[in-house]
Amino acid sequence: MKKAFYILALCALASCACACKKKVDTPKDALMQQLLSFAEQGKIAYGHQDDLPYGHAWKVEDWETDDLERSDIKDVTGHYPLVMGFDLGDIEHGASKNLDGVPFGLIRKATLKHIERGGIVTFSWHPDNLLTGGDAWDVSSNKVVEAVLPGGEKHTEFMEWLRRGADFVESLGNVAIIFRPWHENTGSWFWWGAGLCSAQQYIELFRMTWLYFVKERGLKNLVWCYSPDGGASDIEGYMERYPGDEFVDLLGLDTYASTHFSREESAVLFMESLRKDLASLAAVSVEHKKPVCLSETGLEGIENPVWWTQVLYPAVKDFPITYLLTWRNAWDQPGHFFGAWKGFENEADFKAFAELDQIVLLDE
Ligand code: BMA
Repeated sequence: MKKAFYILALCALASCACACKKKVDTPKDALMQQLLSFAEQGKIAYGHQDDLPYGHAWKVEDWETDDLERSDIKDVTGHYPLVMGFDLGDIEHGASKNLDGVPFGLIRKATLKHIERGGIVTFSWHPDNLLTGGDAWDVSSNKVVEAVLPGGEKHTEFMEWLRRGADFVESLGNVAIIFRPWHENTGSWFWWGAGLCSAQQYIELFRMTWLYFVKERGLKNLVWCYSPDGGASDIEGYMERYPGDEFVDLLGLDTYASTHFSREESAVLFMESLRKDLASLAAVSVEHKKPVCLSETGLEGIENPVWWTQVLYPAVKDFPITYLLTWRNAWDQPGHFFGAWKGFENEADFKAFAELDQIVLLDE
């Protein structure tokens, strides 16, 4: 019964892919087409956050002269990830580096280089808290979203923040990017989280951002991704804050494996909950005719030698998820990594995962 359902989901997306094949005029059309064809073929592209600017225990020193050839994933497999993620946090201040110290010039160069090599790029954004002066994780006030919406005391200033984000996107030229602002909104750890604003306010925030970028600034090459955190098996929670079909192109989900349990428990919990979530999302995908992605995932520190082939892969393999993206390998925090790197004990397992027929890396 279940299996038949997944197949149905794949077929529905496949027919959508065929219908959409007629119109591939813009970089956005081409990117949507590529995502839909992954769903159609049951392929899953592999993605990694901040793959070119740095990796485990190394970073690009002089980005203006560097050819950006190094990648932890390439070191292990010989291939770049097909998808790369970068974060715009601090662009709202007009800063020269993002919240993790990566120069925006480097992000621009890495984005364009990766797209030129045939890859896909996705942007997240952790903007600071405009009302309190804290960071994105400052949840001390539940008035922030209200304050930045039209009529709110910080609205005008906030539109300047959006302007700086849009300026950066515009500076990239005519390339398509997957953009997933206001992510993990069904949790309550960011100022735009579920416990900090009403569903209506969240939806307004998302739509206001969309309207500004797309209608006011004419930035038509963004693929808009709605990416709540796991727990989508409670599909009402996922849909309660859904901005609407007009404002969303891609249905995302952020779900991490827990490091608070034993290796075995963590694996079982992760697989069970992710499979449940992806089954729910497959239903939403059919109903709303939108492809799905696992916009963020991973196990911090990967203390499991068979994590890729025995935990992550079995959890995702039956679902048309287009791509999955594991978070960053911080160059300056030895234990904060989610992707493979050369010399780490589960390197061989990642290589085996990357070589599976269903998994796609960049084939230059
Ligand atoms: C988090 C961590 C932080 C980082 C943030 C934005 O999950 O990796 O160290 O600042 O993402 O990249």
